[in-house]
Amino acid sequence: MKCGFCTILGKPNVGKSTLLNALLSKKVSIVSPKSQTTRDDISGIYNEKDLQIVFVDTPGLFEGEESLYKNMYRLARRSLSDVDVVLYLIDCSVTDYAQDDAFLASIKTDSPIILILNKIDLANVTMMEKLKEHFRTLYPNYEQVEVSALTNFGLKDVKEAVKKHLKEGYPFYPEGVITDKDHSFMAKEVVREELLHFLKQEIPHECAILITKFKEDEKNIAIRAVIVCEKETQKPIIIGKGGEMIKRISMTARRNLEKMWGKHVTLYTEVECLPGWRNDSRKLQQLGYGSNKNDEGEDC
Ligand SMILES: Nc1nc2c(ncn2[C@@H]2O[C@H](COP(=O)(O)OP(=O)(O)OP(=O)(O)O)[C@@H](O)[C@H]2O)c(=O)[nH]1
Ligand SMILES: [Mg+2]
Repeated sequence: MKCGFCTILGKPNVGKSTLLNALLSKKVSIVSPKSQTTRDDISGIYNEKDLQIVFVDTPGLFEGEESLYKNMYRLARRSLSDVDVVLYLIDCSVTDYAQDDAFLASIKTDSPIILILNKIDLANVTMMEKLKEHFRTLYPNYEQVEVSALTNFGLKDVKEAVKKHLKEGYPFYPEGVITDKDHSFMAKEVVREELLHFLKQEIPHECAILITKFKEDEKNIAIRAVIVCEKETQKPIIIGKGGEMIKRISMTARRNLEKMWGKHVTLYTEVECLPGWRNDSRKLQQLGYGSNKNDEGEDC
């Protein structure tokens, strides 16, 4: 069978996680209209007869100052090693290509790069022609695939374009496994997705979720999650008047997890302040954002 790894790269908010979920017809990566949603490399495994593609969703390419963002940037870059195909996503609704030009020029890989022109539902014919011509001139050898991940347009073309570059071999994951992440990771991400949903941009970006309890049996899952924020002043906003906001966040996250897992979920959520966590390597490690792989911190 044909098997291989395919990393999904691009600026924040271009639709990488939406594309991963659409390709798998299953939610494995959280999505939000706010930038810098994805903080980890998340593998989603696509299987069909005689084909396995391990798609790797990555944090949006963004060079922020804090260690958290530096780690995220490094993760995205590192996803380029040992990969068979690179999908570089471009948002067709944007008309300034300078950042994409810079990122594309900085990608060092021997693997084929496919340009995924996403959000075509938001672009008109003139915008599309201009964009396609721009990237065709710069990268005449890169295949371009037009996609709308939100409306499931072009997904088959993406899989076909990737498949052409894969080699024969054994599958990397057994059939039935759809992600490399466990349920506790998903719980943390779904709570974070609701923070992004209900609160203004700065607060969720300064928060992490720590899962301190995860107990699962045949029918029930009990979870305790701590929302870790940067500043004491953020606590009352996250909790809300009479606990209204945290109740809303918890309830929506719990419902989404129940839908995802088909089990009864109990979710207990609390808020704690841990100033400076985004710049403290030990705290980042404790919150799941540290780098425990061999990495000298070099840009690749
Ligand atoms: N109209 C339209 N919106 C899309 C499409 N794909 C994604 N979006 C929206 O774009 C926003 C960002 O999507 P994400 O999938 O979170 O983007 P991302 O690239 O993973 O973002 P980061 O994780 O922050 O790097 C969400 O509001 C999506 O619904 C598309 O094809 N068309
Ligand atoms: Mg994402």
